[in-house]
Amino acid sequence: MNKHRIHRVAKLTGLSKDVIRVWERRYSLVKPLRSANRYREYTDEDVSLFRFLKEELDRGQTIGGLAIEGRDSLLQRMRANSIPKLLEFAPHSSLLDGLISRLDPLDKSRFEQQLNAAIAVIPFEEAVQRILLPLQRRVGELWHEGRVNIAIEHYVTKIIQQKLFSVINQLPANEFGPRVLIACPEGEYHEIGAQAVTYLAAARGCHVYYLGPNLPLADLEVLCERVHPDLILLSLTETKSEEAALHLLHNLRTLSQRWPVAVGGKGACTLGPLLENTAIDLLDDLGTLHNRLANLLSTNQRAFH
Ligand code: B12
Repeated sequence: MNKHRIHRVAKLTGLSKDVIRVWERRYSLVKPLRSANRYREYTDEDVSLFRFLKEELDRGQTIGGLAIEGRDSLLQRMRANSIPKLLEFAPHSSLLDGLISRLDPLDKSRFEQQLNAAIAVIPFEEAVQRILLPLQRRVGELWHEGRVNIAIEHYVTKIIQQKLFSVINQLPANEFGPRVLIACPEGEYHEIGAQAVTYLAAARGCHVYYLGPNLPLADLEVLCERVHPDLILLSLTETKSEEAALHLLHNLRTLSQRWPVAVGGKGACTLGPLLENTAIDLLDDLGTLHNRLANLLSTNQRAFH
């Protein structure tokens, strides 16, 4: 974490040193630490907050109004405004061909070396989209076609899951972020979509509860009473029969009467027309997920208390 003296903060933000001092005295939105020789020292976050305050003033807000809103809420809004856009990345086909060729016969060391080396050199979000999700699709398809055995599929699936969760576990826990429950409803066992969504939501500052595959919605409802989620995200990969789709819809409607519910994944897209005139949101791609999360982060009430 960098420390900045007041003259540098003035340069970085375009605010005068006097304004910075007056805001500190009157509004306490930014309280710098003091160095051994009593110079004010500001963090990177303080600098970002000053910039955000300046933008808000340019949009017509008053400093008094912003001070009443309070530092925590302002920081939350600032982070939501700056959450990175979700970019769409194409699969890394040549790498995937190489990895698949290590599976039959299995060459564990080379497979893992090649995978680890490729993931290490690009941002993790890109690695998820270009490598991990396409790898899951490729290996799953090979199993469905009877070309790899289920033990190999399980081995690769577990590696993909470990990579996702080891990064999720390293993210700073945002206890005051919006609470998002993520699961696959009963009968849905394909869980990588839900896990990828877990990573994306956690990386953007949500407080995520990942509940895994095959979760009966009645049990999810019980947990909701305890957690009071700001959003429930359900992943559906399989296309349902008409009867199963209607049954699921009935349960989703019940859930959405009390809690905000959104569904995504290929199976959810096929429910499309059934979701019209319901309170259930369809997030049909990662771009709509991004917008939903940005919205949620910007209106997060938990930060105010
Ligand atoms: C991998 C896979 C498996 C793996 C699952 C590993 C696991 N633990 O998750 C294995 C090999 C175990 C498997 C098993 C089965 N599978 Co399978 N499987 C697949 C495969 C190849 C990929 C699915 C997947 O994981 N995709 C990875 C995700 C990340 O990609 P995606 O689905 O495109 O998701 C994207 C978006 O939709 C979004 N997204 C996903 N969820 C959400 C949620 C939200 C909120 C948002 C915003 C976005 C979002 O994220 C992704 C971003 O790119 C598909 C075929 C295919 N190519 O799609 C078949 C497929 C889904 N499987 C199928 C079936 C039938 C099965 C089995 C029932 C087979 C059987 N007879 O046993 C079993 C059931 C599962 C079980 N009991 O374990 C069928 C489903 C048919 C249908 N009715 O729709 C498919 C379509 C294959 C086929 N062509 O027939 N499968």
